[in-house]
Amino acid sequence: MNIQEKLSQILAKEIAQASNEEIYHALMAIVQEMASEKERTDSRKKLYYISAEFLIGKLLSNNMINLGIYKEVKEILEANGKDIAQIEEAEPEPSLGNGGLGRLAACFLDSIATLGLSGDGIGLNYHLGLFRQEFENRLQKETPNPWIEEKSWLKKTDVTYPVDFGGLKVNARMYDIEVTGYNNQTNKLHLFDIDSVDESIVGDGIDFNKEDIQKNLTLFLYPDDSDEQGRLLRIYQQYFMVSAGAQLILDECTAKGCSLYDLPDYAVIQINDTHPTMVVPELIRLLVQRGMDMDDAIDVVSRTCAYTNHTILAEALEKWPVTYLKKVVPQLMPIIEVLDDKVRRKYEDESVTIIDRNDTVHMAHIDIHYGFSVNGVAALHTEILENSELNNFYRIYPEKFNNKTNGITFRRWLIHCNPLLTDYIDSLIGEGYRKDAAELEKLLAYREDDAVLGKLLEIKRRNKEALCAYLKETQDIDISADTIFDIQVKRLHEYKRQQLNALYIIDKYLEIKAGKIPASPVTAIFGAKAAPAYVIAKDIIHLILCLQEIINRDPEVNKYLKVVMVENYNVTKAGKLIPACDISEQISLASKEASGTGNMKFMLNGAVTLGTEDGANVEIHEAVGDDNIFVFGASSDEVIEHYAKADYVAKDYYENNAAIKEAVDFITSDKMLEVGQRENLERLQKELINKDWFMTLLDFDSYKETKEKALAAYADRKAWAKMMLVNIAKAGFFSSDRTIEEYNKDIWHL
Ligand code: 26Q
Repeated sequence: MNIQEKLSQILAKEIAQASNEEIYHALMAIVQEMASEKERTDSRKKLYYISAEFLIGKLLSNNMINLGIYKEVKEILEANGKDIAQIEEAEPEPSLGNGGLGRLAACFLDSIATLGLSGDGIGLNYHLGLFRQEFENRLQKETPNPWIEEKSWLKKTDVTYPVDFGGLKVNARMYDIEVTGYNNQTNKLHLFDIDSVDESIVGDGIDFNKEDIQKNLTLFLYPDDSDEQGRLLRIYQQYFMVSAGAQLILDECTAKGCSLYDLPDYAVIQINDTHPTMVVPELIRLLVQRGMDMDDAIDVVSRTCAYTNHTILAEALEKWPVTYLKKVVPQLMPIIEVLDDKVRRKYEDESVTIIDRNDTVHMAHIDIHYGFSVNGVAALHTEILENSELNNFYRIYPEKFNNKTNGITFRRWLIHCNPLLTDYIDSLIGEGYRKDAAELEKLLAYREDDAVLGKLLEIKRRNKEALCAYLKETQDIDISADTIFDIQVKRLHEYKRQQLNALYIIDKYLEIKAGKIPASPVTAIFGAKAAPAYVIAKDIIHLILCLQEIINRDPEVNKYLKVVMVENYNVTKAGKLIPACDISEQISLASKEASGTGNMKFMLNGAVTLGTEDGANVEIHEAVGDDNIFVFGASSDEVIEHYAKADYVAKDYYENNAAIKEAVDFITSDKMLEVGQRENLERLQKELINKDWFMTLLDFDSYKETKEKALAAYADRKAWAKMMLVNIAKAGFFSSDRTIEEYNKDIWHL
């Protein structure tokens, strides 16, 4: 295709005369045409990756990279006085995910297509996404995040399926987004929707009538589930997704001539956490409806479904009261009862039943008994599942358990977000690493090469300058590329311990005020959305925004320390922050972060990790060795023991450690109350002193000590550059291509 000609033809005017938006739409049309011409391997067996979240991010540039036209388009635009970065601005970002689990699903789709595997995604078409975060009076405010425009990546199809909610019958319509692999085939992301959805029912913020299912079903991802209506709506959404998905899967298989008894030879369904678990009883129901015996149907489905666990937090494991399921999906309850009955006949252990004595349905238990594979997402996580969290199941089904350490797609998280580093790596070791990430290790040959080390520092510097300009433009914040960029971006959750980072910042602030001047100036950057109903998480955002206000305007302090909370952190912003990072904060309480994937993105872009021995940090540590990472804090074994013995007392740390006491007291100091809300700050302080369920204070001393070491190490620029180089070189293992190859080899067998 002659792109220049095609572009002018679609625009029907000179490129130079077209608006950014017109060019965006014209490029979208070109990409869609090219993508639809790509071949799809129609192998007999196909993977269905079913997930309530696909955090795909903006698609234009990524698709152009994968189709191999990015550079050419960039040059054509430049020759006509247009900047591709500005064209990207015209594209809205879909927020179809919360965080890690949703972004993982998006990376996986990229890798599945890149490896030429036959596999599609199945999810929901949330019109207003998760929410857009705004800061008002230093508090998080949620507003809708509409992203579907008249011209969009979504293609409406004629495919519809009836979905029955005990009494209320609706129609699911399928929309498709093409997933272009890197120099390879195109797969599809199928997003189901309901024609009657009505965005106008949204009132103040993200409030809407939770009971009007016809109008609200696909408005938002995970509406606030602090009330019963919210929880019910979540079940409506989940069933809508899996019922339509199951019908699609059966349709596609029968079209290929599959007898339903041979379903496992034609389809494998990867269940992304428990959110799509109802696909198990729904498929059984559909097979029985089509004439299969119940026992056969259970057997067929059990050989088709595989489950991925993403969390060990008890509160995130989905459990639904039987009364809820009876209301929303009455046709599934008899099947769930049969499934429970079979388990009870076989095993005496009450802890592995599906319906417990309180009439609550444990979704994960359905997946484990009636799926053929259970995987964790990092080595430590899988080990904890096997040995503690799911040990009762592991003892029954040791053969089902396996580990698949997460990964990230290098197309988005290096080639697109960091073109300077990408070009430089190309010039050193060629482009082979783009398809075989292990080749990045060739960089190790340059470990002692001063010119290479100097160039890595220069690239980092330029990325930091670009971030400075971006933050100035978007939030009117002044920061300097001469400071160390210390970044913590991820969902806000107490176990991730943004509050530990904040306490360190308070401690540093108080030291500077007391005359102790730090050797190297630091800019502490945060980005995080908090769930709308998660009160303490929102208080932590308030704390950080208050610190930003106090510290940045204090001339005694702001020469050495600044704080930035990036508004509405999303995939696009991650792409700007990650290449500019020096120190990657991965400071979760050991044993609580299943894997983390941000840790991998930072490493790949030459940041050095400051982290606990948690999730995939453990494997990053192993890959780079002790000299190229800063590790601190209690081990997961120690933490698990504290929980078992219930012997962690936050107040002891508060009372016996002067630095902790001063920092925690500062939260409600007069200085803070000048800019902050008493209610929020007092609540947070009380929580830290009297509960601190995620043991922030436990690790304060070792965090501070190790962070000081990292900051000091930064001063030796050459030694630091060597650490950067080793981190980049060792990142190959964390490519999602490797992860997907493992899924295929051990679970999918496509
Ligand atoms: C559950 C019940 C009710 C309402 C909401 C939920 C819910 C929603 C989203 C529970 C969990 C999630 C998301 C979890 C998630 O993103 N987990 C992350 O998954 C990543 C990919 O495996 C890991 O790297 C992270 O460690 C893990 O936190």
